[in-house]
Amino acid sequence: MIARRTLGLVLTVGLIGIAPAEAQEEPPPPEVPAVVQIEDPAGDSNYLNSQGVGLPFGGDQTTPADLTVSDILKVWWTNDAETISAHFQTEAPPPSSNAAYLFRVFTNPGTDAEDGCLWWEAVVEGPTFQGDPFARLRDMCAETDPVEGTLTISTLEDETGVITITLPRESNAAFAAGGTIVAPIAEVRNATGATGAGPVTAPVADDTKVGTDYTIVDETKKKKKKKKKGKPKSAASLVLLTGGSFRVL
Ligand SMILES: [Ca+2]
Ligand SMILES: [Ca+2]
Repeated sequence: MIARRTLGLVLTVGLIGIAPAEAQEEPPPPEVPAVVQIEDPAGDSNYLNSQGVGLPFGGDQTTPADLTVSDILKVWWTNDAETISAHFQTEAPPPSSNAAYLFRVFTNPGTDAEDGCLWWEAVVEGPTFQGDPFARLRDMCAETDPVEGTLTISTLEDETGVITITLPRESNAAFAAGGTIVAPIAEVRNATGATGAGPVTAPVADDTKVGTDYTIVDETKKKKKKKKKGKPKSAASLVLLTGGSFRVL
């Protein structure tokens, strides 16, 4: 019996020793950089804008009553060697109890100069959309299939939200080294329906003016500093080490 107990103890210790690896920690929320590509007023998510069809409301009109999840504050891009991300900061993070929303930013005017060739899109969950949230890139000039992206939703310390669309750099020629994300314009629309049938994306809750360009930056490998050879210690150090000797070598 003793031997069995001992074996049991060993096995228990052994099992503890090979416990599964800890669950992966959530990545830290994105930091809002000092310089962003688009800045938009808070308090103007009220549908008073052109609705994407030139209605004469101008946009960016703040009103006492407005929505928060669909209120764009800032839009910016980041990239690393493998991916590029578009970030939308909003007054509050999704989901909203009112509706699901489409977050979209048009960039890179080309042959589709009015709206931009690249449509970065994310549909977040909400009571008006019966489908899974998704993120994607549509190249309206190349007319290729949409590229599936990764959707991330974060809450910052100030309770604002960040919706992030991340795409592989290899998914579009514009994302190559030295490439530029040009003339971004963002909007948030109500999203209604289901995955298979849409969703229908109207009306426009908030939109922005044209922002500034983002140039993709690739970090170059840092050069290792060569150690300086043979430099003698300073006289002061030498004095200290030799316990007060004034002899200078
Ligand atoms: Ca606006
Ligand atoms: Ca806004």
